[in-house]
Amino acid sequence: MNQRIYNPEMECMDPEERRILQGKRLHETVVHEYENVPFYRERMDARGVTPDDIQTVEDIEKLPFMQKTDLRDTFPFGLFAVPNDQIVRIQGSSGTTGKPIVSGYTEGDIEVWTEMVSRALAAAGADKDDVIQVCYGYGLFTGGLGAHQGATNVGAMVLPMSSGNTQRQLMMMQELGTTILCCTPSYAAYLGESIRDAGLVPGKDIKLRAGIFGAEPWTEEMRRHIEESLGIDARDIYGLTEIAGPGVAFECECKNGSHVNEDHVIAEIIDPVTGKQLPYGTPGELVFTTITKKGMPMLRYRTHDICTLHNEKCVCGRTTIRMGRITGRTDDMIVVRGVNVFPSQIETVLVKTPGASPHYLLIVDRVNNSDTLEVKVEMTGEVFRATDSLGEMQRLQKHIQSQIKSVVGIMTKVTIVPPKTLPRSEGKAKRVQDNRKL
Ligand code: DLL
Repeated sequence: MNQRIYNPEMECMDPEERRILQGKRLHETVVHEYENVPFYRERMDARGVTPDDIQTVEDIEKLPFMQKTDLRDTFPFGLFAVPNDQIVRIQGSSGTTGKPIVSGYTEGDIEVWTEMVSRALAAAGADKDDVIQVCYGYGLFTGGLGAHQGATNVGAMVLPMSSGNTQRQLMMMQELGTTILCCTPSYAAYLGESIRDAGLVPGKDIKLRAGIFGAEPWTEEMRRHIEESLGIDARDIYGLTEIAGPGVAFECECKNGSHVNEDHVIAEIIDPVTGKQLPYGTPGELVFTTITKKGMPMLRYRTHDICTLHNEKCVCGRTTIRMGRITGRTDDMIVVRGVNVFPSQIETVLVKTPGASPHYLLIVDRVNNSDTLEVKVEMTGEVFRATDSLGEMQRLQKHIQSQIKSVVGIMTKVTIVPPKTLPRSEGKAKRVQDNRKL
């Protein structure tokens, strides 16, 4: 395996030198945005800030934030900073409600994005000898084409499978000897389950050795589960449509956070309520500024993702800051009886519980003006077959309930369901069903 640093000059740059480079690129981006995007110029004017006020990374705090609603309000072209004839690609968010979120890329923007993904793949050792199976969806979603571009760029043989049709995915994986898998972690877990059900043996029938998983939150326990079931090295990759797509940050072999591609973006952590910057090591909302993007630059874009940034040196040799796992979102967080609950907290409990599988569904409801949270959890096949008495089932439910209570702080109703009865996702898993909003 040829794990390597794709661009040592940028990835291992002296941090002070990088800060100067970031300041210069930030200034250029602000000038470009001010001159070409009336929406943003008005924002800056209203704040009394001019491009000349932004010369260093420290000046970034003078800039206003951008939000998802700004993209919706200016849909589709309002935030483009170049004429439409210079835009060569449109990608979009995986779709929530209302208008979609679209981003426009110039040829240069695609090159930058491709390099960011290449860095992630190279860190996992991908090269021309690999067969990379991309099962992220192809289309407006950035996962498929993003991973595809990076995989092509490192010279691998690319299998553009897109999402879905698990039997065909497995057949191709076997026949073509796939070595690296790119998909969501929940789909990786499902593939692991399907491989076992098909009686295939990882390492013998399946040649997978690494996986680059992202697009949704996952945990260390989930990583272990996937690594064991597929017999691979599982790496995290982070990104969002508004900034580039996958590759904004990625894990190296140390698996101690994802290295942010700081020569292309500036990351900040802010207090989601006050909007003030928080120091390294403190969890808060992640905010990104693009400093090389030309088509649709984003300045201080609030991601709503909650995580922590770390600037301690990484032994891999990269000098870029690392972001910890996304522990939740300021917006998809569920508040149950006044308590903030993150699906990842519940997942951590489930994957640690013998007999429980990582397939679960949280159902939030309101009964007699009081919130209820039901956790539907699948048992593994072995335990389900062995658990024939009602008493045994109740004991497991009680156990999970008390573990969740100790982590999350609230009582939940835990319902054990038979294996493979909860809906499977081929893209992002839908973990929460909030009936209160209906
Ligand atoms: O999910 C881009 C992507 C594709 C990343 C493939 C990685 C792999 P969006 O559809 O715009 O873009 O969704 C972005 O997904 O703000 C996070 O909340 C979540 N997300 C993305 N990667 C991770 C990750 C793509 N590694 C939103 N861990 C982001 C946790 C992630 N959450």
